[in-house]
Amino acid sequence: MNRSLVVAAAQLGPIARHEPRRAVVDRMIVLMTEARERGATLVVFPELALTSFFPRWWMEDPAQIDAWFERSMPSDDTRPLFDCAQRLGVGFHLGYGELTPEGRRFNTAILVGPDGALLGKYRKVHLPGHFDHEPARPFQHLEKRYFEKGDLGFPVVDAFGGRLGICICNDRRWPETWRMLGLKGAELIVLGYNTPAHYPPAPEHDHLQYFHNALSLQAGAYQNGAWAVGVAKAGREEGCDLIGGSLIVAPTGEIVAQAASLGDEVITARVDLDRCSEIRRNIFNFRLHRQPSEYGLLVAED
Ligand code: CDV
Repeated sequence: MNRSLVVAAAQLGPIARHEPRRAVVDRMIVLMTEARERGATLVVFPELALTSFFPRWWMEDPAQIDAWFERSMPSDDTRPLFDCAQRLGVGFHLGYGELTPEGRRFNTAILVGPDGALLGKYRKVHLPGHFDHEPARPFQHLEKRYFEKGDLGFPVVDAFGGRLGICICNDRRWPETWRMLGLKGAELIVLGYNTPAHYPPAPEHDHLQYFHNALSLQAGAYQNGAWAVGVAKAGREEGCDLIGGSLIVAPTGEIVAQAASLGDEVITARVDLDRCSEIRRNIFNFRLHRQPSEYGLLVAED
């Protein structure tokens, strides 16, 4: 059985604070259409893809906060994206702020099949940033305030002829994320990110922001023998520079496609899922070489 597919990373340039979701969805439809023309059957969009990266703003009014979240998916605004995907016969990954009927807020990503069916959902586990207003920063990073830690673990989904895993932005820096997905047999791991070029707590690392992004994806893919697709929201968004450089990484850790701009851009790669075994049957043969009896500290509480 041929287990290869063309995957697209659909990078989004900046989204203005007051840009309506419908206008963003129109941009996404353009990217999805181009991806399909280039042969893609799976299109990956960024983290919190429908709005500006709102955790950069301190807000107190619950109604103002809730306005950044989706109460249903699809919604009236996102329905055209689902319709377009079905018309084109492509699946997609979408990150958005989720407001549950119980009033809980999560940083969420879903995987949607070419028939419009919801195949899987993930809620971000590693929430970076801070809880309180820190006015000394040039911009806030209030994910800890606006989101709860995800409560779905690290799910995998059998779809597109293989096994897919999802994580979101900061999750990619944690080897535990990749290993959880790798242990579950994920062959293609998709993720979106919003990564500022300036990191206020350690500005001496600003010049390394892109390096750390690629390093995390390349190491995570290689050490688990999986393909990885990382998709940026990029460019100068409301005065905050976000790194771009969306990338597709092979199980060998090699970058096979990379975005060149800080705007809306599609990159594609043919992903042969059978190539995962080059790594998994050899250097990272988990069954043969892992030594879990020595790893207890990894899951001990502080
Ligand atoms: N959206 C994110 O999770 N951003 C973080 C930044 C704040 C470091 C990241 O890991 O890229």
